[in-house]
Amino acid sequence: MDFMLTDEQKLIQQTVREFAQNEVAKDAAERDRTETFPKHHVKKMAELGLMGMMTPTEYGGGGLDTISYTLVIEELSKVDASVGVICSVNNSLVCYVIEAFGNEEQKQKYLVPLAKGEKLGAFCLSEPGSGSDAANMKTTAVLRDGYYYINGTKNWITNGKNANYYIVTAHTDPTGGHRGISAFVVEKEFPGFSVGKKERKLGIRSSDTVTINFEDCKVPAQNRLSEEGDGFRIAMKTLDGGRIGIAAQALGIAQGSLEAAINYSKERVQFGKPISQFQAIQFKLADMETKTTASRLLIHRAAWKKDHDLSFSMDAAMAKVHASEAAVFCSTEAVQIYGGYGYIKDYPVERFMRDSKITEIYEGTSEIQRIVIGRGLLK
Ligand code: COS
Repeated sequence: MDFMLTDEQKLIQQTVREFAQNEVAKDAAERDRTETFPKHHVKKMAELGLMGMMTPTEYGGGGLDTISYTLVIEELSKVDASVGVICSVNNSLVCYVIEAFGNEEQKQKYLVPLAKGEKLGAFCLSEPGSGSDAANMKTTAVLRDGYYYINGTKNWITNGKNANYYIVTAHTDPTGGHRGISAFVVEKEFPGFSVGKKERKLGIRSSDTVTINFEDCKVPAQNRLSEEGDGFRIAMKTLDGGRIGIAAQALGIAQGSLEAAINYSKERVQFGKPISQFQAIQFKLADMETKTTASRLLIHRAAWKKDHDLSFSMDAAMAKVHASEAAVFCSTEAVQIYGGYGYIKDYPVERFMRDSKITEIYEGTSEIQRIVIGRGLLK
């Protein structure tokens, strides 16, 4: 067993840390306030090779391992979880799908520009009436004369307004349950595709979250991924990897909260000494560090298993449930340590607290993660 990062992993971590601390952190609070999508940071992430970092180099990606990916998402999310999720979705939920389930033509046409960061991707699974019960989607895709006509509404779509290409799931056989679902690559310009309402959110406000409407959206039959009926399996496999990314995002929030709280507690003087010298504060910091470190170990183990082609659904679920709850805990404790200053927008911890909550909800709620873990134990 080896707990050390490789030299390459350390270099990637250091490079992204510098980018995050020197550039992303600067306008994070303002983008949060104005709900502004960070186009300039996405461009820079593309230049750094972060938008398709696990995609093989022959398809324009970085060819990195999953542990490196988690290091990148952690560093980004330490200063801005919105930037973290934009990067995570493009990598885990879009590039991965096409790499794993696309044919050569689809890879050349869609994966290469996505992995290079020339185009941005989004993943459309949830609907107004189906979130945790993903198989219960209502969107349909009917094949006619070489085209699928997609009808339905998808919501909570991260990157939805700014993306170019969308992974979309729909029933090709509405009587077939989860085995009647298929997956497609849809371009924003396809007729019948439209971006709907932009959500106003508690946190991750500089990432865009929208509804997408499909009205007889005309998709060439060759844009179907894999076989008809494979869509639910594709979505589930994709979410297994996505959950490692969201766990890393949560870890970044937890770590950012911890570092902010340590620094503040050393500066803040009450009753004649820095509050870090009070055991009440030290115990909080100790619990934050313990939960953060445990999350990191779970995340790196899930990533390691993925890279070694071992089954990792349960590991990803454990990593996500633990890290997201650690993020909520650590950011809330950081606000408590800051006291009144934690409750105002002059310091980042109130943003961390707002950003943390979504990690317990998207890409599978904590309850869904516990279902995955429980079923895994009992099968
Ligand atoms: N990898 C591959 N296949 C999987 C899988 C996985 N991780 N999990 C389930 N499947 C397959 C099963 O093997 C089964 O296939 P067959 O019936 O063909 O053998 C099929 O999918 C259905 O599985 P299951 O019966 O477990 O499905 P359920 O409807 O009970 O749902 C949960 C299972 C709850 C785990 C799933 O619906 C889920 O993850 N929901 C949350 C969705 C989510 O994360 N939404 C967020 C959207 S992204 S923001």
